[in-house]
Amino acid sequence: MVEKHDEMGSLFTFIKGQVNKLPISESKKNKMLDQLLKLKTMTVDAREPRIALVGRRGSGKSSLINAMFGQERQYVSPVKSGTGKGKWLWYPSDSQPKIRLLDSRGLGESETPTEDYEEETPMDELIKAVTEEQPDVFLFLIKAKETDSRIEEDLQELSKLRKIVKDKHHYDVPVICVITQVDELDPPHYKQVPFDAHPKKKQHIDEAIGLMAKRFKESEIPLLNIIPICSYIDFDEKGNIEYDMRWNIDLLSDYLIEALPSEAKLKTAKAIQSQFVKKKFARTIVGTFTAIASLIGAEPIPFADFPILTGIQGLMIVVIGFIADKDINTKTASEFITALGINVGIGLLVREGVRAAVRFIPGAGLAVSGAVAGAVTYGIGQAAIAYFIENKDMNQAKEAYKNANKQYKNEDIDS
Ligand SMILES: Nc1nc2c(ncn2[C@@H]2O[C@H](COP(=O)(O)OP(=O)(O)OP(=O)(O)O)[C@@H](O)[C@H]2O)c(=O)[nH]1
Ligand SMILES: [Mg+2]
Repeated sequence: MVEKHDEMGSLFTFIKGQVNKLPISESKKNKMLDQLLKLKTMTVDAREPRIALVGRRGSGKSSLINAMFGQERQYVSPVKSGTGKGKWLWYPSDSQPKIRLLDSRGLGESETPTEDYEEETPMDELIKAVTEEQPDVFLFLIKAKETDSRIEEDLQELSKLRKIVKDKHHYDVPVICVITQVDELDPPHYKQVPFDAHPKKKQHIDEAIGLMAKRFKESEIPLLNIIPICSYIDFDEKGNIEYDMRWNIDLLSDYLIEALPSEAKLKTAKAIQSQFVKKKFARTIVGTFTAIASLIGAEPIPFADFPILTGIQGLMIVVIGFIADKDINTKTASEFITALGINVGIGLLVREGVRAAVRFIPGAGLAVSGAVAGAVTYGIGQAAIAYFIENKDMNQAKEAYKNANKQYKNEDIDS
């Protein structure tokens, strides 16, 4: 893990150094450096996410984490009755620290801990935990069949925790409300995914969402979203999936990544066990790289932009490999570009040729070369997604490159 970061770090340092050397105005340079800084936050500065789970006993916190991040039931709540509530821990384990989790069972269940030496209430412990370490997001879990139960107190405490984080860390923690176990809603015999395909079931899901929206509004807690889910999954003795009733886990994972601060997104996407979610996040990454590439390509600085563009494309591939949880370094990244058959020398000639040609059309030169740099970068990005995330072969990756390249030129994709 450390090496990959060094890899990203050294590529980034190289790119930045090259940009600094460009013979262009300070203002243009600063615009590029601004964009690069955004990229740095997402990649070089990437850290593990800190996810705070709020929900009563049995609301499905452990199951949700397993459904999103693990292929088997690795995470059983460390909390038996009454001890060690509300402490940060590493998921899946201290030796594999992928996700920082706060399992804050016991909000609203304000009975005192059973361990006699422990004077603190669960809330005291939670306050301590969020004071010491700022949560990036709160996931508030409630069972679908309990959306009408007494939860005012839980919401009050959630509100209090948010306020503490705001005062202490100056951070407005986003909240996502997760309605769990929707399979249990009436009619209970209907256990098919997607659950909202059944009109009656859909109606009950919608009612639960409406109710939670109202309750959050009454407690004046800003909500990012309310997602109904099912995280039920069963394994046989060999660890193979026997039943998979997971529903909306991808959707929730997607919102989770969106809710996280920039520096916590990448490692979350890497940890999430869903090709769909990885792909979606990788696409936004490609968009960012493409935008920077076209910004740099748009400068009429023949040849000087070439190492920068190559560096950007290399970093992009390393980052996509990271999301796919594969071991990619600068060397394998450049081998990938070569294998795609993008002949670097010819590519350069084409670009300079284009530049020379458009010199006759006043004002058009900048846009064309920026578009070429954008199209190539976009194409390489899509090819890397196909190859590393979708596990397609090199021919399919080449196809993805060609299609994306064409698509970029036709549709004027940016951001
Ligand atoms: N039917 C159904 N059962 C579920 C679902 N998700 C979890 N369960 C079951 O609900 C029970 C509680 O789930 P957990 O994930 O352990 O809940 P928890 O919030 O971690 O509970 P504590 O750690 O005790 O606070 C388990 O028996 C799960 O198998 C679901 O989507 N549908
Ligand atoms: Mg648990």
